[in-house]
Formats: sequence, C-alpha cells, structure tokens
Amino acid sequence: MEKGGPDGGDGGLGGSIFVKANRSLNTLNLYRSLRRYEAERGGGGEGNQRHGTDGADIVLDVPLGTVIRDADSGEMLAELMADGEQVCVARGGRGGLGNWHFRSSTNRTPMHHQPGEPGEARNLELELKLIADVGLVGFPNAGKSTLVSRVSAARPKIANYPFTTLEPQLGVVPVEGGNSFVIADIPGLIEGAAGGAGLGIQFLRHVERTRMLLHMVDLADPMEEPEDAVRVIEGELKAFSPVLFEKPRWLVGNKVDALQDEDRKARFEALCRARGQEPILISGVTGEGIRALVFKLDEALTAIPKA
Ligand SMILES: Nc1nc2c(ncn2[C@@H]2O[C@H](COP(=O)(O)OP(=O)(O)OP(=O)(O)O)[C@@H](O)[C@H]2O)c(=O)[nH]1
Ligand SMILES: [Mg+2]
Repeated sequence: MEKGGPDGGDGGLGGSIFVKANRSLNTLNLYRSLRRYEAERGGGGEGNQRHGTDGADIVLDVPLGTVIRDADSGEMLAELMADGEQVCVARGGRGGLGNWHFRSSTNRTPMHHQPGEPGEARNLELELKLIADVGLVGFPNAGKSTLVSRVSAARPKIANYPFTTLEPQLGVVPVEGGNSFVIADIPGLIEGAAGGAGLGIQFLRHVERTRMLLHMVDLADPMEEPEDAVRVIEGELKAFSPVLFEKPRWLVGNKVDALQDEDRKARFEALCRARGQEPILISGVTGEGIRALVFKLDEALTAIPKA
C-alpha cells in the first residue's frame, strides 16, 4: 500500500468433493471411464486486500444404494440410501492468510503471511447395491429379463442365448391400486457359479437386500429338468450367503406357452407343493399368469418388512 504496509488478501478455500444420491440414476457406469476428479483450487489472495475466490465444489451424482469406501483402508465412508443424501469425501484446502490479515494496532506493516493447506485427496471405491424388493434368480435363458420387461418400464436385453444379461438392472413394477415395487434382474447362474463358473455369483450381492426372491424355472427347455434347476440354484444361493438363502423364495415356472412335455410341468408343480408353495405358472411371452403374480407379490411384500 502506498505509504503503508503490505495489503495481501486471504486465499480462497479449495473446492470440496461431495458424493450425492440421485434417484434418476441407476448405474455407476459414468465412473468407469472418468476416474479422477479434482475440485477447483481456491484463488490466491491479492493485493489491495482482495480475498481469493473460493474454488467450486464438485458433486458426483450416484444412484441410491451406492456404498462408498476408502479404497486404501477399506473403511466404509457412507451408504447413500435416500434421494439427495450426500457426503463430503474430500474436503477442500484452507486458503492462506494474506499479510493484511496480520495487521494490528502495534503492527501496521505486517510482512508475514500464512500459507494455505492442501485439500484432501483419496482413492474411493463405489459399489452399487441395488435396493430392490424382489430379486430374480435362475439359470440363464429362463426368461428373467422377459418378465422384467413385461411388468416394468425397464427394457433389459432379451435374447435366446445364455448370459444375455451382463449387468443387474432394476424395474419399477406398478400395481393396480397405486402401489409399486422394485424388481431386480440379474445375470443367470449356473452350477459352480460360486466357484466362478459362468459369470460367477458376484451379482448376487445386488439382491442381498431384496425382501424376497423369485426363482425362474424354464419349463419348455427339453434339456433342463426342474429338479436340477431347483437343486443347482439353491446350492449356489447357499454358497453365496445363508442370509440370502433364508429369504422367502418362490419358484416360478415360465414358458408355459411352449411346453414340450406336460410331465415336466407336473413335476414342477409337485416340487412346489412339496415346499408348501402353490405352483406359479407364467408365460413372459403371452403374459399368462403375470397379472396374478404381480398381485401375489404385492400382497406378500406388504407382510415382509423392508430390510
Ligand atoms: N416361449 C417362450 N419364450 C420365452 C418366454 N420367456 C422368455 N422367453 C424366451 O427365452 C429367451 C431368454 O429370455 P431372457 O428373458 O433373455 O432370459 P434371461 O433369464 O434373462 O437370460 P439371461 O439374461 O441370459 O440369464 C428369449 O428368447 C425369450 O424370448 C416365455 O414365456 N415363453
Ligand atoms: Mg436376462
């Protein structure tokens, strides 16, 4: 300052990084490609007592159900469950104090300043746990995605070969009368999935918190016996988690429009009855039995508390 001391203003705050739950998202795909985020630096203080501008924050939107961990320590930082919920994952640095800051009645020409402090930097791991009410399990090609496309607005890929579904997908199922519930389509399981066969069972963690499971059994496949479908899938569920295995689970016989062999259907019905379950027979293609299934699910869900 002319005829005075230094007049440097304080530096601005560095921007912080937040992670925020946004209900309109349903994947973390964005973070597969863009992996590094840096919030804006705080502006430097300037002469004439000018305060530096604060750096802008960054908000990373993620779907509900995202679990955030420190990738280095493994510590869980947050689990974002509600729309708009957010957590600061890296705090911006503090701006430095300019020499103007240190003026006083006894020191009108302060020559010192205090440097700012760097912001936090950390490696994060984001994991999406879908929060669905109903999870679909079954062999590949059983018709899981077809059912989801039939009962919800979700449009999972459907094709006549195994492992069409490579990523879990959610659908919201409207129920007549105004209710709705969320169904989760996951990749098919095969024998040995727990040991890594096929796509493995890592996708089962996406249905860990569902309230119940539907196990789709293809009744039209001449190569597939309903007894095997039940035994194999149950084995894999058990290997993955006893909690998952204990969830309410209904067998659903699919493709009744294309039965090759009535006997297979009869054996499926017997299997259901032996478990104390009323047989559920549907066709994802013609829609047979689906309205009734949605009603039954809605009714059952009202009696099962949310996880
Ligand atoms: N005839 C008949 N075909 C069906 C029915 N449901 C599904 N399909 C057919 O079965 C094939 C597999 O259907 P998807 O819905 O992709 O099966 P998925 O269980 O999701 O299979 P993955 O994703 O590979 O595990 C497709 O060709 C469907 O058109 C049905 O009710 N009747
Ligand atoms: Mg599928």
